[in-house]
Amino acid sequence: MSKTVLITGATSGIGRATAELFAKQGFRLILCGRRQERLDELKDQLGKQTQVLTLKFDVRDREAVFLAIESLPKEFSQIDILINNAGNAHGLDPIDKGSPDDWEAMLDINVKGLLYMSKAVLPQMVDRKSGHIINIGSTAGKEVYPNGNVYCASKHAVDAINQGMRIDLNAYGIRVGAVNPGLVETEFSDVRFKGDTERATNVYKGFQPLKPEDIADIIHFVVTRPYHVNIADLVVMPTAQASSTIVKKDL
Ligand code: NDP
Ligand code: 8X3
Repeated sequence: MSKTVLITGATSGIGRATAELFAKQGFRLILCGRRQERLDELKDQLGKQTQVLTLKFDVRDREAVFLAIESLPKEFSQIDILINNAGNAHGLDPIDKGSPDDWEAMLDINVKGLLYMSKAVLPQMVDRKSGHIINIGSTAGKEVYPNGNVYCASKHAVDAINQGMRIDLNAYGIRVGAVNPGLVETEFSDVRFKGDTERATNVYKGFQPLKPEDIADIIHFVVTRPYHVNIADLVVMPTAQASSTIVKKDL
């Protein structure tokens, strides 16, 4: 029987590439996001390859998260793999100039949203004593860079939650691990810079950034290891990147 995978943030970037790869591999997919038209498009496209269910909700809305999971029809109700991917950076400002609305968005989505999703899905994994949770962190969860302050804090929180989950769920045989990418060219910078396309494009100029498909490949590798192998914490950067601030660019 094919496994059921729930991916948050499946409408774009890393989540979307992961959904596309997993559909090819025959996983049953629950795809989440807020943009209905993109969810419909994904269902049309990937529904030709595998069973797909889409769920539209904002991960910040605790009640909506729980309702969405409770609403799952029988054939999708057993979630084998949860990919906590939904998230973004909002703004890139020094701490004294940052917007509290941006701070709230990042903490509410990247941290609290991930917690709500996990809390909603975990009871069934605990009951079955099986399951796999993959938390998408970031190099921003391993180091802090100028003006990254609250985004970095949110991803450091993901790092801590990933470790905490692994410890607390150890008794149930549930695998927990994080994939922490460096610079991946997605809609991430468009969101961070609020639609300033030129500024967003510049982030990836002069070097070969990671593609969302590179991260999808890694997530696929992580979930297809034999049960006794848990990739607990993985960091991946473009070859041109040595740290958040050191990127070899040919401009
Ligand atoms: P994208 O902007 O391309 O995708 C973000 C996804 O998250 C979208 O599908 C979006 O869907 C979803 N999302 C955002 N906010 C919410 C919300 N409030 N409720 C539900 N879904 C939401 O960015 P990436 O693919 O790059 O980002 C995916 C993850 O990877 C994030 O956690 C990000 O922090 C992390 N990451 C990204 C890196 C990069 O360089 N790109 C590097 C390291 C980590 P919708 O708008 O439809 O809701
Ligand atoms: C995304 C990578 O360096 O923009 O998490 O924070 S970075």
